[in-house]
Amino acid sequence: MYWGNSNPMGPKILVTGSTGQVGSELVPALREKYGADSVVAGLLPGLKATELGPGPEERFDVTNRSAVLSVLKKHRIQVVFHLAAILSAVAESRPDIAWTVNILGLRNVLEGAAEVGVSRVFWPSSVAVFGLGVPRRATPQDGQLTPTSTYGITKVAGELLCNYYFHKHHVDTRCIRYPGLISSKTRPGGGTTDYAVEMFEAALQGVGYTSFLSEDTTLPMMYMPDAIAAALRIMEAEPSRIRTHLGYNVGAMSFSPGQLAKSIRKRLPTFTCSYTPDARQRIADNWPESIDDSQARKDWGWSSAYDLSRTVDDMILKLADRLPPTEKSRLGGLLASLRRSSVARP
Ligand code: NAD
Ligand code: AKB
Repeated sequence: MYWGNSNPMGPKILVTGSTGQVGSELVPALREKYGADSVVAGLLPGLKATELGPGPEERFDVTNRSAVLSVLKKHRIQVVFHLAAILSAVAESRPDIAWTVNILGLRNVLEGAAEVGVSRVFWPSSVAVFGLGVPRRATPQDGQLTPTSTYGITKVAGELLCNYYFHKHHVDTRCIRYPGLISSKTRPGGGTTDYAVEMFEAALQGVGYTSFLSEDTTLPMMYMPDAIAAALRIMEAEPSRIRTHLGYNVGAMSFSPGQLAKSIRKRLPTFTCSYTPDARQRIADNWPESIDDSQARKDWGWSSAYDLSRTVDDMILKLADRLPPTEKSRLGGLLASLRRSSVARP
């Protein structure tokens, strides 16, 4: 696997936003693969990295350029996974902060990368880059980028910055447009697709859920193991396989809150869901329903492993592990059968 120049002296990979929904699973995956000491977990001052496991940590704000530069230099970082960001719902209500973190923070990382010779930078874009003027089903890789949310605008600008630093400063930037991510380890951080994880949590606690998106709002979604696999796969690809340094569309599944509720109800028949759309509905209404990811498949071999049914089974198993023993025993029969079917899967 090619990572650029090797540095046998110490940590080489920096992950910003390590305590977030993606970072909290990416850091352990990278540490497992490349060694705990090779991965520096970057986190905001004041936060605890309790579930990241052992390994080096740095507390800094990505909007502080000298702090970013000093971490890159101190650890002789060669590869950055830059995850620190403000997500769509929060960005819409706090556009100044979103702009500062999402754009200035990214620019600080890219400037620092160019200055110290970081060989490769991963930056997650989002399906939020799309808005008006594109087909909402199977939205194409090269579709027009006219987002209608602050977050989407920061993602388009970020893709352009990544492309610019590749061409002008030879920083090998790699971007993927994640769909909404579902995961059990860390709660999502203020996005429009957060309803999905919230719905699972309510169902496992045995309570009803009120979705802030309407029953039939279909969006592209992905389970976290696929999201981590996509990040590793694009970063490990030979440079010749990367045909764009803007964002690659990556897809896995599409569903609406109503379809997710139905799928959960198949396993937990007493679960109820109602629908009271709020301001986040307006953001979702201009996002794609599904994504054409054929270019990522062709260029660097992307493929997803989790469809809706497999995701629901696995989420229930993972979230049930956190329930107190009495609650868990209430689900005993279901969990045993989900475990059997997960073992039987190819
Ligand atoms: P998150 O909100 O869960 O985590 C973001 C992290 O950034 C947090 O740990 C936070 O402490 C950190 N952070 C915020 N401001 C910072 C600052 N100024 N300096 C340093 N750290 C700061 O986000 P996530 O879901 O893990 O998303 C990671 C990346 O993936 C983001 O770029 C996001 O836009 C993108 N993405 C996520 C999703 C999703 O559904 N989660 C979908 C598409 C794209
Ligand atoms: C959000 O809802 O903001 C994210 C995303 C799709 O980028 N989940």
